[in-house]
Amino acid sequence: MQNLNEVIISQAIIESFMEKLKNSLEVDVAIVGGGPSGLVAGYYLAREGFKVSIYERHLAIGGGMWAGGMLFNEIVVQEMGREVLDEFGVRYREFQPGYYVADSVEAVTTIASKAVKAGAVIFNGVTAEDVVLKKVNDEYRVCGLVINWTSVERSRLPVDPLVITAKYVIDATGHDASVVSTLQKKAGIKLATETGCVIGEKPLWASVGEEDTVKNTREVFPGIFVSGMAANATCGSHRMGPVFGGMLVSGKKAAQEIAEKLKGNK
Ligand code: 48H
Ligand code: FE2
Repeated sequence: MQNLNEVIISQAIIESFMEKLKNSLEVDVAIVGGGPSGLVAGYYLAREGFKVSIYERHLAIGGGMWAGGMLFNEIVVQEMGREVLDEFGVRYREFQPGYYVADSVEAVTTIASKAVKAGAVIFNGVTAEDVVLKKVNDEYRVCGLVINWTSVERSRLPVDPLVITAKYVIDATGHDASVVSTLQKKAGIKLATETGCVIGEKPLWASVGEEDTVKNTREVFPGIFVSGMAANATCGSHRMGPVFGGMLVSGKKAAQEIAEKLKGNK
């Protein structure tokens, strides 16, 4: 029997976590939301060698992808997202021409594993409660995130947060678009949407919602991108139901656009 020292176990956890946290105080890209679009974006950015951290409010990452449709844990991906499934090595079968179906547990675990192994660091149980907004060269810009334990947020304890800086932030928070919503509400700034505000999502229309999720994936204010369902909630397009191709492609697009900008800045 190995004689286990309880204090060594605690030391190992504390020291390793502190190392991870300290190394993530200044990142290239901070992603809020560990759902499909956030995890996919994290993978492609980390694979390019950028420093990436992902903040997920829940203990479990995966967002809406675990639950398939109405807790039937299978996801449907249309032609658009098939290439991304292939790149990650998620297995699927063709249900009908153009409709591919995959086990949602395999999809979440495979995508998350690839993202982490590529170097993205995930902080679960952590909520992004605000952004850092500064004037840089006479222009306001999102420069980081204000983070706190979700348990602190939920218990409403008066505990001040910590702050991390990022060259780019991605709001991948799904239906709530919570980061850009907070930004707009608190700073009263104009977003790059039709109205200048977070428009809110429209009722379900799968084909239009899916196309728009990708189109709406963009920098809506200097320093902050929206991806996945948050892109449609921000820009005022339709929800799409339990079809995930758009989420995957959106995450990839956000990563590619940010990578280009970061490379241009170097
Ligand atoms: C930390 C946060 C915060 C915060 C939220 O909802 P998600 O799965 O988002 P997407 O865009 O990757 O995928 C959307 C998809 O799951 C979906 O809902 C679809 C396709 N719906 C269609 C329809 O018709 O309903 O993941 C977002 C994640 C979640 O895990 C949240 O817990 C997390 O973001 N989150 N994390 N800080 N402030 N807000
Ligand atoms: Fe949803």
